Amino acid sequence: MKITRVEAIPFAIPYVKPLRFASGEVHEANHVLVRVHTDTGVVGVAEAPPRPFTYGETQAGIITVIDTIFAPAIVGLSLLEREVVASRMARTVGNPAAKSAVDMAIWDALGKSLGLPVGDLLGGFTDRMRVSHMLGFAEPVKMVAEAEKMVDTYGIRTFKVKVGRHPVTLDTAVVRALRERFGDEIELYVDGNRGWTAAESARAMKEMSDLDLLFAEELCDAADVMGRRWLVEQLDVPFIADESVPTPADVTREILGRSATAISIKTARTGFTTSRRTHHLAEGLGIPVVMGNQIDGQVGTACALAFGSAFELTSRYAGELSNFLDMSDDLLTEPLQIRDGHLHRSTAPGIGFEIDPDKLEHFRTDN
Ligand code: MUC
Ligand code: MG
Repeated sequence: MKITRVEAIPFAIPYVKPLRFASGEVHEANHVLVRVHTDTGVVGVAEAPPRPFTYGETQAGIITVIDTIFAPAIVGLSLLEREVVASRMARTVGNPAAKSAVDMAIWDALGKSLGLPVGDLLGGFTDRMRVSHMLGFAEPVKMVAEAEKMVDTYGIRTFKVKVGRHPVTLDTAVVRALRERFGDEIELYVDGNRGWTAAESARAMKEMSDLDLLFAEELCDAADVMGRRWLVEQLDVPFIADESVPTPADVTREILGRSATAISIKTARTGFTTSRRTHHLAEGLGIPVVMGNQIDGQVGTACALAFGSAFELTSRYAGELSNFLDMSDDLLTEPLQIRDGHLHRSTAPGIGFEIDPDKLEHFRTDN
């Protein structure tokens, strides 16, 4: 079970419907497929979605750091030495998606080597998760129509509405339109991706105080330390820290500093090994957790599902597991299927998906 080679393969899959939010927009999945080869012939797979405007990583940067720093540092280690891998990769500052994909590919290889699903190895709490769908910026009628399609086609009943535009009424009108259309049939929460100031966030939350929101997420920048504490203090819903908590230390700082009262765990940025630490920390702090989405493809979504379904705390709320629906295609032999608002994790060994070699050949951009 020794690591013999690590491959980082760029691929590009266009979106049918681009996702727009306060800190950017995504038209094409320019991700990196990571394959960890072992001496027994088992190959572990995961994907890294670069988010330059959130964490500073690019597709080319992810490939370079894996090829030139991580691969030489971990080739020769056993699949059981995941803490050694983590400590060697921790020598670089940042690179969260690159580190996470290497880590999850190693877990995939370990599961395949043992003949066990990674979801069971991680915790095995449940075999499914409720799905929350993200509604990107558009006209209110289009956002309501998209929600209708998600309810009718997939049975999804939890929606995260992207907010953070100016004036704030552009967004509050959408949330109101959704609540009026669906009543208490759906759960609603909002994510500002740091688009508003603390004062704008407070005003928007006041305007939406009758709309029964589940959470508010990253409405303003955590760098506005006092402003954000002032905001969080006056809210009557949990405030989720997302891009402000890429590491467990950030979670501790944000929660103890009262700049957030809940967190998003994204396997795309903390893999399985660090997500486990973040989960345990959140449990100890007694805060809600939502499984987030770094605009993952189906490979990344399968990873988030494996982790989220492994613990009670991470499967309590609907997980953001549906962004792949906006992509024109993907790499799996058997596409993920959302049914009755749920995704069920695979019982196959490893994370539980197979890459279609023809699709990879078609979408990879290095040949
Ligand atoms: C989210 O929850 O913020 C947008 C950028 C990113 O990294 O994740 C998304 C969704
Ligand atoms: Mg977010």
